[in-house]
Amino acid sequence: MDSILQDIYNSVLEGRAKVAPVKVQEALDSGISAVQILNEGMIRAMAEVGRLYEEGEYFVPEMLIAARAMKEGLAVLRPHLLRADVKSMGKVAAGTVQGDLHDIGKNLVALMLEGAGFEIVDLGVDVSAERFIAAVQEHNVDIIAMSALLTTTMSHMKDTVEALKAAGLRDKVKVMIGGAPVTQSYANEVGADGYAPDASQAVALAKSLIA
Ligand code: B1M
Repeated sequence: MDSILQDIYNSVLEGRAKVAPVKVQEALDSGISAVQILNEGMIRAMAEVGRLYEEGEYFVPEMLIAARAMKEGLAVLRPHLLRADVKSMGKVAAGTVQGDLHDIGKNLVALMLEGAGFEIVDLGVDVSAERFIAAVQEHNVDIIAMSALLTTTMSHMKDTVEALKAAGLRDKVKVMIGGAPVTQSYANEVGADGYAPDASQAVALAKSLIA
């Protein structure tokens, strides 16, 4: 692998929040694409952080500082993942479900959707079914995009779909879901309109849901 990508990978893995953005900028300056930096440097590093946590070599503080380094690096990548002059494709309310504080994946999905021309209402993390519903009512969104990273919180996706039905809003909005423990069969089970395994496929899914 390119040594700059390896440096980016190491800076995220080791949680070096000052180094990560500098290395990302160096990589961009040397002509490496933003998507390659994201996938081969940063996302790969976060997967390794998760593996080390599972092995008992990393603990919550290490996950946290890795996440900070990832966010600093992403801030540099952000303008390169967005395209100007794209006409609005529709409005998406994005949030991480209730009880869940993981927001890097949700932010990436929101960023890529924004880059593809969707307007984003970012509801943040720990978003209850009621808050998703309020967003549909207040912002007239076309799609609800729910992210969950914990097996203990993904059931709130079903709660939200049920709450939409109870509020008579299910037909007014499309529901897409994703996150590490989520699968297509889980999406079928909870009655979502679609599932995407990563941010770029989330864009393709959102486009198809709008079409
Ligand atoms: Co947490 N954590 N964490 N954590 N954490 C995981 C998820 C875990 C898998 C680690 C592990 O054990 N290997 C594990 C979950 C186990 C499980 O439920 N099966 C875990 C745990 C246990 C926990 C705590 C419970 C730990 C504790 O306190 N004992 C705790 C829970 C806190 C809470 O939420 N209530 C916790 C806390 C944290 C931190 C706060 C320290 C930090 C999050 C910081 C932050 O997000 N601001 C953290 C981190 C960093 C991780 C790992 C290491 C990395 C997550 C990440 O950012 N990945 C993670 C291990 C792992 O995932 N391998 C882990 C990078 C990101 C780009 O990928 O989010 O998967 P991801 O998003 C992808 C796709 O999933 C998809 O597209 C994205 C881009 O490709 N996607 C969507 C995501 N949302 C989508 C929505 C869509 C479509 C696609 O449509 C709407």
